[in-house]
Amino acid sequence: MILENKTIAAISTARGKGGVALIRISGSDALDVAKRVFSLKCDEPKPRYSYYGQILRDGTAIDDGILTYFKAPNSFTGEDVCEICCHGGIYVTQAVLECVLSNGAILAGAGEFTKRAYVNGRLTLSRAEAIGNIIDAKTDAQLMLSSSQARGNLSIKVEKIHERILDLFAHVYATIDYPDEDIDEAESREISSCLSFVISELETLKRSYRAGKAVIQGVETAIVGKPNAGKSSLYNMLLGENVAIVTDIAGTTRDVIESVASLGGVTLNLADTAGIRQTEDLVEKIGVERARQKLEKSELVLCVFDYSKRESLEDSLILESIQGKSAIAIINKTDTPRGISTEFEEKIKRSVARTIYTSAINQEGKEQLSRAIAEMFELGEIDLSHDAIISNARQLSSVNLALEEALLAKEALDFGQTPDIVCSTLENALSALDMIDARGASEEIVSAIFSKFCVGK
Ligand SMILES: Nc1nc2c(ncn2[C@@H]2O[C@H](COP(=O)(O)OP(=O)(O)OP(=O)(O)O)[C@@H](O)[C@H]2O)c(=O)[nH]1
Ligand SMILES: [Mg+2]
Repeated sequence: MILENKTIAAISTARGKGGVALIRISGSDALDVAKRVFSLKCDEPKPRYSYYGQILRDGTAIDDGILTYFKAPNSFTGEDVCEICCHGGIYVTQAVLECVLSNGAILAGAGEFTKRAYVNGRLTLSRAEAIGNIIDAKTDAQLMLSSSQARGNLSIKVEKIHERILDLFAHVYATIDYPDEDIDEAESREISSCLSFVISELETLKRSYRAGKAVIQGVETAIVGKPNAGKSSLYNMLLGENVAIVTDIAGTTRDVIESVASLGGVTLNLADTAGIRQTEDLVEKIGVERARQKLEKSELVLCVFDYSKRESLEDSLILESIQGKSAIAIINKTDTPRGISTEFEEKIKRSVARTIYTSAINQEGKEQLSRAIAEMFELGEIDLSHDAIISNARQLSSVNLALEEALLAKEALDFGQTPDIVCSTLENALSALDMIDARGASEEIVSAIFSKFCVGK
């Protein structure tokens, strides 16, 4: 991988007014550049020490601040790094950055510091991706999982599986060198049990994707139902704030309203929609059409029924329209006397895998719904802070490929194929698995991943 060896710099704190801001400089000239813009009282700063001083523009102080020096390879990027903290005004921070840039550094691209950390072997790819996810986290579960991946819990697991495949490889390869000697039974049992272990570890990683994706990427979720069932009230209850308008007029919601909610650890990209019914009102008609489209596209549907009212034709049609979809039925307004027939209630329970009772007006039922959603996305048993969990399509495709090859190796062994065939499938499994932390990934793939980061990271 070719790395341009230029010294780069960028503002690493968020744009905007704050107490302090941080300008990061990385590369072999980092210290020289820093010394040109920062008046130090000593000749040579010590690595990992911070120094108070003035930031100079053409010899004139424009601010005072703190310089911290990290010597290669003991820095975030693995290169020499200097970090200058100045006061956190928008203008002053930009002025300090410009001083740094006019004294020998070039502006860093998006994610370039993290990319250099990866290229210099300071971070594996899944750890680097996880750092991006920590920055993007909007929920506690996202933070827990990203932080666990950033600490290396996924990379460590991948490394362990990698080692087991290498062991296997060595065992099987040995039999190629001595083709006349049969593999003895103990050896064969050892190979077979080691391979079963690898397969089961890969299967566990594969299963973790459902939960990992639900936490990190989120689940497209629509709240649907007939007018006045309490969809917007439920939406507000799940978000914990009054985002959507609630009135007793049927047909209140027209637009699709979207927010992020975290329920049972699952990140719901949650949409409130117009009540579905036949209508001649032009605006409501458009709203109903949008509600139907949202229902179609959603990965999860929360289908709301009104406990206080006898079911209508619309309820039956909506129940039909969610058949085959991943859905939870919500029977709302349980604080009121029953109006819904027990027959229809039973029909709902038969048609949908899970039914939850709520009273949005009394804020009841959120816990039960959270548990149902956590179960649905297999988060119940998972420890987000410690387990190895995959969470993006790239990681999943590596695990799938590695698993396929490991299963082929098992088949080859079981059917007494020659050791070289077993070895070649194991080799394929190894290269597929290695893609998770992108050992040997192309520059194109790596650049695409880091370009999603912000400048300064
Ligand atoms: N008693 C009771 N009333 C509720 C409950 N949930 C909602 N309501 C009332 O039912 C009415 C309709 O609520 P909304 O949340 O606007 O219903 P909606 O399904 O969004 O309605 P549309 O947007 O018109 O489709 C309002 O008067 C709410 O206060 C509940 O759990 N119990
Ligand atoms: Mg509404």
